[in-house]
Amino acid sequence: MTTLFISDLHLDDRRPETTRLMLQFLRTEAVGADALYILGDLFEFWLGDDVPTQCGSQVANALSSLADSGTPCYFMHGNRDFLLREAYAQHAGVMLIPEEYVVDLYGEQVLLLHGDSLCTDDIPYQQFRTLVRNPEWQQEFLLKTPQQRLQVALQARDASAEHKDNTDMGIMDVNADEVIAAFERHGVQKMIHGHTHRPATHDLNANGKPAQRIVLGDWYTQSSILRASPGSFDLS
Ligand code: LP5
Ligand code: MN
Repeated sequence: MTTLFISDLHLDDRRPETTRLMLQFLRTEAVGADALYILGDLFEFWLGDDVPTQCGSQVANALSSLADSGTPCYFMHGNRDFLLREAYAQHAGVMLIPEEYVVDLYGEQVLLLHGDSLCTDDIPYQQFRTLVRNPEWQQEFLLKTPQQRLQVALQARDASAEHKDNTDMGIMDVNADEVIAAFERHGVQKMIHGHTHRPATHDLNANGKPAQRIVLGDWYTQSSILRASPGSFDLS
């Protein structure tokens, strides 16, 4: 009995080795799992379901086969692929889940997030997030041609790289009060998220009791998988 969690693969046709790693994972370890949760940033960019990519199509086929084999797959948006919609989800056989989602894991209630919403000290990022998560902004963006969308995304990625070079790591990590507030909002003692690319298990207190925050790693050089079984969480 195992439930699998991954995030931050940042799949990109220019980095096919990561796609290969993901396809191998989907065809081997993931088969027979109780469920697979993808907690955002599966893709480096998602410009819209109408803009096909090779990695998008390969992963959709493998995810769909996994779902057909009996492992339900869930997908949550990250800050790179928040424009992924129902058309792609249906093709890939995955269920879209909201940005804060509580799952019953073998009797324990666990909060799942991408993690970017917890980084509230990063004011420029939160302003950017508010803008691009606005449905009207998204509708307008999706009316642009794929080429125009790519131009905007590349501009945003360059601006983001500059922002990250000039911003303290602590500012870009989660805000401790925001973490506690999320535990309290959902009345849970465990959360799992990605985004910060700092894989770790943090012990803390929330709701007056011990709590744990498990952070998934990225897939830039190797896979990062959290395996949850009754009473155990193994991150490697
Ligand atoms: O993802 P990561 O870890 O590299 O950085 C994030 C934050 N940056 C972002 C921006 C994305 O990386 C850019 C690519 C998204 C592509 C989506 C495709 C389709 C939509 C196109 C949208 C325009 O999320 C970074 C955080 C970091 O995490 C750690 O938490 O610090 O935040 C920033 O860099 C904040 C900057 O202020 C963002 C500046 C973007 C400027 C956009 C200008 C051009 C767009 C104009 C839109 C009208
Ligand atoms: Mn992210």
